[in-house]
This record gives sequence, C-alpha cells and structure tokens, in this order.
Amino acid sequence: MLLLQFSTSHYCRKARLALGYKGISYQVQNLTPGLHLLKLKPMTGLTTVPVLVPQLDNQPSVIADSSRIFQFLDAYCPTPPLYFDDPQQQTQTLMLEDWLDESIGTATRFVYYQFRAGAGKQIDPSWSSQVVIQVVRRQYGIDQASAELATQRLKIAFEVLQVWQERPYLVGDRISVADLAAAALLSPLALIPDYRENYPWLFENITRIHQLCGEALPPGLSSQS
Ligand SMILES: N[C@@H](CCC(=O)N[C@@H](CS)C(=O)NCC(=O)O)C(=O)O
Repeated sequence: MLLLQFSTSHYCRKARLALGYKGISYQVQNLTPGLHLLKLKPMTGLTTVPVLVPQLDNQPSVIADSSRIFQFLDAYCPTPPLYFDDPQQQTQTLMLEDWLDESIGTATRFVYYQFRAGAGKQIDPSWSSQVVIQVVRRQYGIDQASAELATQRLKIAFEVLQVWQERPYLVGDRISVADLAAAALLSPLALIPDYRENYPWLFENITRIHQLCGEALPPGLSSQS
C-alpha cells in the first residue's frame, strides 16, 4: 500500500497509526504542499491528504480521508479491530472520531500554528519555515482571535478525554478509532510547553499509543520521553 501524505500532517499521522496498529506494511510518498492539488484533485476529487492507494486487486484504487481509510483498513484486515460490534460503543466511537476530526483536529491546527508564529518561533526561525507557517495561517484564517476560540474548544476536549486518566481506552476495553484519532490529532500540542505542563497524562497516552502502533513519536515527545 502507498500512503500519500504531508510528513507533518496530524491527519496523516492518524492514518499511519491505523496502518501500524494493523501491522500492515506500506510506503509513504511525501507530497509538496501547494503542488499536491495537481495530483490529488484528479485522483480523489478532494485536495486533502492522507490518501491511501491500496495497490491491491479487487480493492478500491484510491481512498481519500482518514476516516474512510480507517473503514477500509478495518474491512481489509479485521484483526485487531478498530470498531465495536456493540451498537452503543460503536456509536460512541464514531461520534468521538467525527468530533476529533472535524472540531479538535482543526482547533489543534489553529493553536499550533499560532504558537509557531509567536512564542514558538525559535523552534525553527528559518525564513523557509516561517513562510510555510504564514501560508498555512493565511490558508486557514489563523490569527489571535481564531486561535483563542480554538483554545476554548481544546479545553472542552481535555474534559472529554479525561477518561484516559482513569483507564487506557476512551471507549470499551480495547483500542479503537477514538484512541488513535485522539493520539494523532492532539499530538502537535506536544511542542507547546503549557500543554505539556498542564496535561501530562495526555502525552503519556499519546506516547503509549504511538509505541503500540510502532509509529515514531511526534516532535516534542521524541527527544524527551
Ligand atoms: N477530514 C480530512 C482532513 C485532512 C486535512 O485537513 N488534511 C490537510 C493537512 S493536515 C490537508 O491536506 N490540507 C491541504 C488542503 O486542504 O489543500 C481527513 O480526515 O483526512
């Protein structure tokens, strides 16, 4: 299988966690932001990564969107499962995944790029890095006001995800889509000292899940854990 991705994208990290959890071998192709449109739009009709190219007979030729990639992987390789048979657990998992994808993954992006343009500028003050950060900020409308709203949304996320402090799984008694989505989509916060100080349990869980999936730790956790 081939995963088309941006190396720094937390949604692509989410897809890699699922591939790793399933033990599926795959290759990655890193696309260049900006030029990615030329490749992806004719292929999928969308402009976002991750995109999975299964390269398998009798399977779809291309799958766009991390949630659809999860569904494909679970059907293609049912063990270990990512979803639940129990309808209540399944509904809870799907709701958590959708909320993490649509609300929290976006909020993380806002808070992260606001930090990288301000207090976190020294992480990579190079001209090329700062240009990329400014392009992303403009693309998504990230500024002080929108980043503050995102910060509020993240506060709610930490309340919801607190169950991780009492037990290792967000739903049921095993890993699911919800755990992988949370571990990937909150991972950019590992570079922000306030979050590391205030929510150590979050980063312990992110580390644990990455290790379980055989995925390299995100920046901020790799050198310190
Ligand atoms: N809902 C999508 C979101 C993916 C997403 O937002 N990807 C970003 C990178 S983090 C992207 O490809 N942006 C480029 C663009 O929108 O053109 C998913 O889960 O796959």
